[in-house]
Amino acid sequence: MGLTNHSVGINALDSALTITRRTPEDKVIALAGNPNVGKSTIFNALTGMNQHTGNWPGKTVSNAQGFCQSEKNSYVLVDIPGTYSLMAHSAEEEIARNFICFGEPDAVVVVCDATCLERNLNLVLQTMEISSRVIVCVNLMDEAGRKKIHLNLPLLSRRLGVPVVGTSARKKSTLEPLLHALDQVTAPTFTAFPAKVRYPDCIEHAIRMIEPLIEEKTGGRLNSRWLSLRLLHQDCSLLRELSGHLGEDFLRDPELLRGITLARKQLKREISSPEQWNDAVAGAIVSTAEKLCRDVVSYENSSYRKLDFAIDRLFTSRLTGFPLMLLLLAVIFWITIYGANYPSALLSDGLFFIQDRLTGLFHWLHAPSWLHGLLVLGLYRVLAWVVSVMLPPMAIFFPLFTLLEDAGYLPRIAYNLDKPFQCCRACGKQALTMCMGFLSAYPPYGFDLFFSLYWIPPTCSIRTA
Ligand SMILES: Nc1nc2c(ncn2[C@@H]2O[C@H](COP(=O)(O)OP(=O)(O)OP(=O)(O)O)[C@@H](O)[C@H]2O)c(=O)[nH]1
Ligand SMILES: [Mg+2]
Repeated sequence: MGLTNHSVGINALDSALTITRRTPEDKVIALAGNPNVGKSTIFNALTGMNQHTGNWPGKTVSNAQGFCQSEKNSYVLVDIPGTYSLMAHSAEEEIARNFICFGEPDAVVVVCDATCLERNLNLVLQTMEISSRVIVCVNLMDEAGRKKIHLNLPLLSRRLGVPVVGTSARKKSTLEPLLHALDQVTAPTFTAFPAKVRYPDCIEHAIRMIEPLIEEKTGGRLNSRWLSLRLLHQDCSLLRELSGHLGEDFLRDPELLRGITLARKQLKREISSPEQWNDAVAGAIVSTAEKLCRDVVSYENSSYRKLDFAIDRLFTSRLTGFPLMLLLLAVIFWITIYGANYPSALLSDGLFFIQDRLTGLFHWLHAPSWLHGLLVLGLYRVLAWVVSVMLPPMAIFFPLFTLLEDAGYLPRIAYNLDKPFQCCRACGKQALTMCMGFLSAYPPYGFDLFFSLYWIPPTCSIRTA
């Protein structure tokens, strides 16, 4: 499913935050994490539902709910869209951020990719700034094992100050420890002391100036340190959500406004532009993640990372990334367009041979010509055309794209195309639908109707028009 007005429009947030509990005792758990780390796979395995999964980022674009049961509790799991940070930049990221920040879940499970843990810890650290009821679920442990990456999860748990479990979501049995951890974290007696990010001194000083005031004004409804940090930086979309959550009057409170203005004035002496602010905040989070990860991750095969980086550079650098991508896509289109001619011809020969026999049968039965026209020349003939023209290219194109997906090349295409797509207010993740659009514009296959009706998400067609 793509982005639609319903999933990201003005009404999206309300529906995204409406949680349906089966019993009042049900605990609400948010499944957060970077894109493509296996959140929906975990969600499906635990709830028995069928959320869309696949090997490219950005499949889940709005919240989905499902129920699961542990030894002690029943849970409402909420599968939220993947996000790299809580400083949202896109509509899906806003949905994820809003649920973590304002959805008041009983606990947040941050799903991480075991093969690139350090990058995933950025979101873990940001989530721990909001809630202390956090579980870090290091997924794709089987992939890490295959790549000979060793992870010391007990050490990571001690350093983060929250429970950490390792899972391979495709094997349901590995999810048992996650349910135990959920029982532990949602227990009323649970206490945790999550690791904190230490920001540059000027930011820490500004936070200290307004934190007590914010604590008093919010009555502890939101984490005051996190909220102070966000209020010091004028994040318009978050401010909008805040006034919806805490009430319009909160942001208009004169005492609060005075405090924030004073703190911002002090801060401006050292951090004068939004870019400097972003660098300072993101830099502190990244270096904390780096320190936390030290000794936790070790590589048996030290050349593995070098090879991985070399492949990434080859497929995503400006010099080689675009020519390789264009070449590969051209080969795929060539195979699809020309390769489909042969099975198409075979199919149409076979199906029209049957049409001739059916016509013979209708003549032999002395059937009225209108009946022959309706059933054979109308119904059967249209069906035969559609099948012989559409089936072969689809049967070639989709398996080829599945191969690219499994090899992990689709996210690289998305990365390469992100900047150019942003020029027309789209994003690189729409590469797959763009390729389908290209095929749809190829007249002999008459894909237009089929894809425009069933495959191209409405927002893509609007944005690229
Ligand atoms: N080998 C392996 N593959 C996994 C595991 N968990 C998930 N996958 C695969 O990883 C891919 C991404 O999984 P999803 O569940 O769609 O990821 P997601 O985090 O929901 O992705 P977005 O919704 O795009 O953010 C799929 O191809 C899954 O089959 C795992 O533990 N091991
Ligand atoms: Mg998903």
